[in-house]
Amino acid sequence: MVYWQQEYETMNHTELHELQFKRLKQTVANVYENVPFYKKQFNEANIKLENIKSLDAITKMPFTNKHHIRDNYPFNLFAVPKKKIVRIHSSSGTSGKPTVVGYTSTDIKNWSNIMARNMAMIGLTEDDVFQNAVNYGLFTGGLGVHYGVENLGAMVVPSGTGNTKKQLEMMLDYGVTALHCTPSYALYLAETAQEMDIIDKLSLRIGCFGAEPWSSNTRKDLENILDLKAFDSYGLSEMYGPGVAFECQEQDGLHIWDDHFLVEVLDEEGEQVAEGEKGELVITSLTKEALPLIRYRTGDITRLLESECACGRTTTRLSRMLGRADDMLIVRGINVFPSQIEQVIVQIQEITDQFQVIIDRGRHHLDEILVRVELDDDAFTGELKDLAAVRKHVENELKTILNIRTNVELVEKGTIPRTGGKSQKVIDRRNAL
Ligand code: DLL
Repeated sequence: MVYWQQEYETMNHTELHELQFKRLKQTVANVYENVPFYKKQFNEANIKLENIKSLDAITKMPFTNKHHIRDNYPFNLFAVPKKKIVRIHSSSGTSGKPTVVGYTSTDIKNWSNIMARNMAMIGLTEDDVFQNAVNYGLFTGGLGVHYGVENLGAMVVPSGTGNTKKQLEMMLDYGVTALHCTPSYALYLAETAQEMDIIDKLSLRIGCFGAEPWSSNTRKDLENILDLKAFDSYGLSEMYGPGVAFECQEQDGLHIWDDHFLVEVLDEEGEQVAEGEKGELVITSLTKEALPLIRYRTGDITRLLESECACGRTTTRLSRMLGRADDMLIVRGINVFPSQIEQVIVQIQEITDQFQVIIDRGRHHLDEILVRVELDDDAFTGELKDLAAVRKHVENELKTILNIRTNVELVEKGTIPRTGGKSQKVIDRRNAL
């Protein structure tokens, strides 16, 4: 099976733009009518539905960003009544409050079709056995990919994360042919398989890797060690989750599904970048019911690829993600903002407000975060009586907010440079790109 929904995947551009225009108007009418936040935004920008005469009208519309979603926590941006929502997911956010996203049953169907398209595009068939080694909870990666693969008709092994040896045993026992996980976890799996001396016994042929940045070198390593073809998978919770853009078998850029997403790549001033230039990916959803978003600033830096793809699909194509426009860090697939760390640090009386975050690719290719904090003068006057107790306390508090384990290093007051600025606060040694 080459295509899942060929009429959309190979639509000519005139028809596609007509479809996008129709859906854009529906989306704007919907958010204006049903989301007070957008009604205000459109009124302030003086944009009326009847004046939207072409797709270009998008360039005048207001932007939406993560702060807007968070400010409307949890459900105030939803365009449908709560009883129409059949599922929520969430990702972490700067204020400690997560970003909540919701889905109607139609959203879930659309998402699963988008995902099935991607799966067909990379050559997955009903004969495949697909191990989904990502978190199945509030993270969109588990259920999002799961339903798409089921929809396509392949067998899913919902292994979730952790217990690497067991993951590999499952691959052997069930004859797993396709693997989905973060690229860093894939490297760890590959290394463990080498240690266990079972590489030759694996039947893997397809790998889809995403949720965090990775490089073409990592692709080469994964393809060589695991003897599979590795595809880049991009997505974000605000636009359903995984599946938004995916590489095809040409491995020459990511196809983004224009019938569901209207794509812009913009410079810092919000203007369209020149052809082939880098810019921030800004997406307007065209089919989402529960949480339609207008000009959502993803924070991801990419380039539009102009050439036609040899696979025959006519969609917009993006280069792999080249970085972030904001200070969001992605650690083991989890989004971490330095401001979240700060929020925890300032509330702990035993330490000062200064901190430094050091991220490294640790043993087994897995990211490790070290948070360096300063002991305050009166550190031991409260309940915590020694260094170990303070360190444990800071580690626990950080874990609660970040959802990821960190190591904490206590240093003397005044040791952390105070000139401020992101470069001081975050030292990223992973060199991922
Ligand atoms: O990471 C959805 C996902 C799950 C994608 C599984 C792929 C596979 P969020 O947790 O909302 O959603 O994080 C979205 O992760 O804005 C990017 O910064 C980053 N990201 C996702 N995929 C890639 C990728 C999921 N292939 C944020 N390359 C996005 C680089 C990626 N960065």
